[in-house]
Amino acid sequence: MSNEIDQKVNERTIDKDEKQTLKRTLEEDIETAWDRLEEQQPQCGFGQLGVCCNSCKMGPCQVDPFEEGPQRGVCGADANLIVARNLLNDIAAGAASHSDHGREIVETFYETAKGESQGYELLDTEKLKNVAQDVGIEVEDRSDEEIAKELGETFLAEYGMIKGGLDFTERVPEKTRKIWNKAGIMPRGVDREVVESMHRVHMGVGADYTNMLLHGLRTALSDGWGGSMMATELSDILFGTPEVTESTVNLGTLKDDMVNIVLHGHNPILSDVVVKAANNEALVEKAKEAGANGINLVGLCCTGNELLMRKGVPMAGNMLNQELALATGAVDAMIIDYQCIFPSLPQVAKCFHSKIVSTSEKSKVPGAVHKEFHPESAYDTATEIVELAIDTYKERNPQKVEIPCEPMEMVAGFSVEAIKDELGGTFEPLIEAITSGQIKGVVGVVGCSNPKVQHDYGHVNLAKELMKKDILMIETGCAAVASGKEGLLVPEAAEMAGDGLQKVCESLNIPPVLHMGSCVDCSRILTLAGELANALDVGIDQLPAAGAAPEWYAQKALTIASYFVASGFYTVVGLPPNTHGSQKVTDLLTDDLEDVVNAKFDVEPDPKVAARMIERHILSQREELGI
Ligand code: BF8
Repeated sequence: MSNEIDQKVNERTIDKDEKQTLKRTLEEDIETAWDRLEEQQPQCGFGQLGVCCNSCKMGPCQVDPFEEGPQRGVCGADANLIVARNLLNDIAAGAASHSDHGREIVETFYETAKGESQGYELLDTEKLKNVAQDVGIEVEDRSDEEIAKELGETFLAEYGMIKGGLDFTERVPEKTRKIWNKAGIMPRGVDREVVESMHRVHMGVGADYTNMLLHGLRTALSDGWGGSMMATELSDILFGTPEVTESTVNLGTLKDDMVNIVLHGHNPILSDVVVKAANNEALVEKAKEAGANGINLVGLCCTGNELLMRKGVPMAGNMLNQELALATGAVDAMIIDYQCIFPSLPQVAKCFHSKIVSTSEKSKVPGAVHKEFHPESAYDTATEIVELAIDTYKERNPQKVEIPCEPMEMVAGFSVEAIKDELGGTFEPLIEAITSGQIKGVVGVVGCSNPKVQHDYGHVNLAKELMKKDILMIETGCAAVASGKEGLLVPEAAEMAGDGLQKVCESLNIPPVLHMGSCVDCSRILTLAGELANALDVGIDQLPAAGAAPEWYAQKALTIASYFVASGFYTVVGLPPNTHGSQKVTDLLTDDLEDVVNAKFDVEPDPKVAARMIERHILSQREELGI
């Protein structure tokens, strides 16, 4: 039995620090995503190939991939259309999620500008002016509040815009914009693109798979250069633009002598105020009266990344660590907002004293305590939740607490502005390192954890392989956290890199993997790519650069991969987007798209092979550029 458990643990993760907790879940029957994946086997083959359609109620229909059974659904859709329709649906869901999160940031920003929110201020007024000027707002002789009010109104209008193109497309290199115009994918407001996607997937509308998928690219672009970019930029103005910061990561960030509050989800609006409340002397005193040594805040997923980037709050882990964090028995309250939150969390919490606290009207979870959050009463709600965590701590059973490891050191906070600062105020040294060949190229490694992949295996091995090849990584989301847990987010990790990258890292004292933030912060990768391409007077598609998502699972990650490709990045994903049921769609994604946006997807589960594919692409880009 114990051997069987050990084998399972080793198959499930490469993270040596979480193995003990994973083992505990198996020994004590605490159900996790890995167990549920096992129970789901074999997963539906039609679904995996993308040839199952449940859109309209003449169905559900399935197309037989072996051409023996039905080749069309009741409406007449063939495999190409069904696969494309499912894919467009996923891309639209991903764009909607990021961008609706972005909308809440814009709304809070706007309320703050009008003095109607509680616990927020315009923290980075220099960035406020820069962003305002970027979108053509007058800043001379105006107060910060006046500028912010107009910026808030402009961005709110941007969602359902009625003018030609998104304001931030001004940041897109001219050559890339030409490609979009020619392909008919210049993005408009994300509300419009998502609604149009939903229209196109309705029965009897989109019937041409290429036409459907080009709209998928447009929808993804409206998220990347629209909703997500607005989320990033306004979060920076409200909560501070990230600067390089030291922190720690893994389950060892939980403390057996403190009130542990885990902040999980994606939106920094509530969690930022929770940080303020947890620093309130009266509440710290209350925690001490309850017998703890203080209040320990840690993050999970992208809410965690937001707090890490701006405030150095330690990270308990990435997506697959959410149930494991609870399984340490040390979590008093896990505060959730939305996205990537397992609905099963209250079941795991029930095995201990822990409370799950839901805060979003959009994401209520049965079994959680619901404390609905609104910007105008943010601080009061945050205080209430911290008090609840302190009360819950009193019920903790110290005998049941098992924190498996010591925290790992890491460095984060690499916003575009912070990277520029590290380089001495100009991108010139980075461009010089790239053109001289010291750094061969830059890869955005992004995306999730997925129990179908041994936890962190894809991220860690891709990063290690690429750094050996003198390729610098810029990472976000769960990819960055995986690198952090493995010790790749410290300058010393450059010892594993090739000579050229190692020298650059040493001279700048930076890690070979730069943590750029949450998943909406993939927009930082776009902004950086735009800056580098403009400096070299090329399109983004000509850069010695690529994208990768080795362990992705979420529709959001698919949207990111799609706007990477549409922006011009060759992008390798570790799992297929359930499209293999159509050879034509597969060919379009992995080949024909090159004729449209000069970039394409590839699917490669083995990170070592993926690293070679990326290197090959980067070397050929360099050759084309003559560097
Ligand atoms: O937005 S990387 S598992 S946590 S979807 Fe989710 Fe994927 Fe993690 Fe952040 Ni992004």
